Amino acid sequence: MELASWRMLARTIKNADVIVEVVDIRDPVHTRSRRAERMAEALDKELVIVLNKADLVPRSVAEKWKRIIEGQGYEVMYVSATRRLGTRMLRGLIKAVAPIKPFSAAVIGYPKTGKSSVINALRGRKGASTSPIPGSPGYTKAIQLLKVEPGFYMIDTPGVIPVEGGWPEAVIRGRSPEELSDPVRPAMALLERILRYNPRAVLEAYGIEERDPYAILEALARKRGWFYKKDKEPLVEEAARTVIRDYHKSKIRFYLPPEEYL
Ligand SMILES: Nc1nc2c(ncn2[C@@H]2O[C@H](COP(=O)(O)OP(=O)(O)OP(=O)(O)O)[C@@H](O)[C@H]2O)c(=O)[nH]1
Ligand SMILES: [Mg+2]
Repeated sequence: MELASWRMLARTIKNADVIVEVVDIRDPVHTRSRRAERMAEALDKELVIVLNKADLVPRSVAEKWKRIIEGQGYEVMYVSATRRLGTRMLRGLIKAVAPIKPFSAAVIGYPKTGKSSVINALRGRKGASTSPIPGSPGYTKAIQLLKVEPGFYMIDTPGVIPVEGGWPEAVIRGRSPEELSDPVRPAMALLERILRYNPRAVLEAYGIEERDPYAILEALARKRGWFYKKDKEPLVEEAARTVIRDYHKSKIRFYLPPEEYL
């Protein structure tokens, strides 16, 4: 898997007329890249911020995030790429901000925010490959040019934004769970964050009552029958990878309350 670099991102931005940043609306704070946004501004490109996966949060929450980010001076829309909600309006917005015609819009964002899904929704058909697991088949591997309509092209990119932000973001965003040598600690940190905002998330996803992150991983391993061969202890590593994967797939429900950000 090719590692993202700021230089590669700058090249991608330079080559496009419009930049579409796809953010996960469940957690815009940790899935936005302010540095990529500043880069687009510095290169004098039109920037549209897309809050994707809006089907996973209440509409009032989506509206609040939209207003907060608009208040920072950006063009913002919330959509659900997979349910095709808001995508027609997004298509109109991108066309409206495009400085020339024909034009190309580069879609950037962290892995798994739904960049390829947004492109497929705008095109009304598949073409950009999608998958829930970073680094697995379906993961966008190379830059791909796709036609939306005559004169309107989209550039799909792999996760070209280098991962910033604190731990566990760096681990969860940038790498496939299979590749992590220690998935347990990042999974525990992720569980802690999820439970802070939705105390019922683990119960709803797995039917597990535990509240302590490590106990949750043990319970999940037991439930699935994952044990070490040697001593029959629960295989927490496998449970941890599952939690990270299920978070990407939205099986574990939570969202960051916009009020907290203000
Ligand atoms: N619930 C929900 N899931 C979505 C939405 N958009 C994308 N997904 C899911 O999120 C996962 C990642 O989607 P992709 O479109 O592959 O994301 P990507 O940003 O292109 O991923 P990479 O190319 O690997 O960086 C898939 O399982 C999608 O089905 C959405 O609007 N709502
Ligand atoms: Mg993709």
